[in-house]
Amino acid sequence: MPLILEPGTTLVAATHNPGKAKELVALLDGRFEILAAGSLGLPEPDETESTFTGNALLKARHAAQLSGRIALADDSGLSVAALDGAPGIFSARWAGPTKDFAQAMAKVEARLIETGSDDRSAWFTSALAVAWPDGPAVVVEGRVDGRLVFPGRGDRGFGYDPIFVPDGHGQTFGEMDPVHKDAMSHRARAFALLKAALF
Ligand code: ITT
Repeated sequence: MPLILEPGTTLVAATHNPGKAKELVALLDGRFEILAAGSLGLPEPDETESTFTGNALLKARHAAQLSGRIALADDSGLSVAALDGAPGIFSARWAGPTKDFAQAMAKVEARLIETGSDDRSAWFTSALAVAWPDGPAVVVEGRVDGRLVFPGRGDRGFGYDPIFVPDGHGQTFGEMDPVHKDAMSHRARAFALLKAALF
């Protein structure tokens, strides 16, 4: 049987990151009823996989099994070319237990300076997974390329948005109108693939 998401279906958004949750709701565009994992009291699983897609599937399956509902999860991060793709899947962990992204961005800058490289190219990746409580799941991945700027600029968005300028643009994701970020971001690109696969 093909996996299809009918409009009006209730989906559990398996994220505990409010910035991400807001973007997922904007992308879902009123098509589905969304329940936040936090409001259901679902615990955060340990992200033990070594890829974005592996961790997205792990989070979606965990939420689907615990809630008995279809779950949507995102695993994402910033990869820096001169740092061999770091922080990558460790993007949230670079912010430490207090989720201090000023500290995480300072760490990226310090590591870049240590390399001596003037290559500031970087990319964001988003893997989106949808899992059904009875087992099946679908995962897709989107990416947006750009370059890093220091100091960061803008207080919109979340995470590493202030230091990331997407290719072809002058504003950072932190300065950009969220509508524009949602039209070009890694999450939007993954979402377009998901839509083609499931809607
Ligand atoms: P959940 O697992 O509960 O969804 P998380 O914040 O732990 O929340 P991840 O493990 O996927 O999520 O970590 C991804 C980190 O990468 C996230 O905390 C952000 O700081 C960063 N990130 C991902 N997408 C981003 C975006 O669009 N803009 C800025 N930073 C982003």
